[in-house]
Amino acid sequence: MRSRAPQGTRASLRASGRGAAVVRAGLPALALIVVAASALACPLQPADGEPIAGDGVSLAWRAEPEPIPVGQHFRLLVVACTAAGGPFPGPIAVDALMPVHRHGMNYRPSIVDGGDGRFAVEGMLFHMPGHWQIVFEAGASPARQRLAADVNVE
Ligand SMILES: [Cu+2]
Repeated sequence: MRSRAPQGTRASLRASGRGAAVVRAGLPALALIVVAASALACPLQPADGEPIAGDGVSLAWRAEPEPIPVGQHFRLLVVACTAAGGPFPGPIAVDALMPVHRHGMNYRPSIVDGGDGRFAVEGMLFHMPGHWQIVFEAGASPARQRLAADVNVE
């Protein structure tokens, strides 16, 4: 940041000794404010959606649009955190099925890793109403966690 400051700014900081000290002291405080304002993904917040806790990973998900429409594409927005409270690095896989009917979706969703424990699951589609189970698989084998959420769509 400082290297990008125009020459004129640097010159004026040097010129006024006391003012420069104030500006320098202010920089770390400004950085802290910026970090706080950018809303860290972890720990999970109520606004992140429905929480599911696993062993070593916990996640929250919400659908867009909400409620989930039948026969229309929707996406899931997922925030995943480690047991230590940091962002879960992935990978995440998502599928959905109707356990009673013994079938899944007719579409394979794609995962967009947004970084910082945030994932978007694009291209979900529930082709019939009823009881669906959304299955999240977090992490790589053999430490992969299976987390399921039950959803009723009408
Ligand atoms: Cu079905």
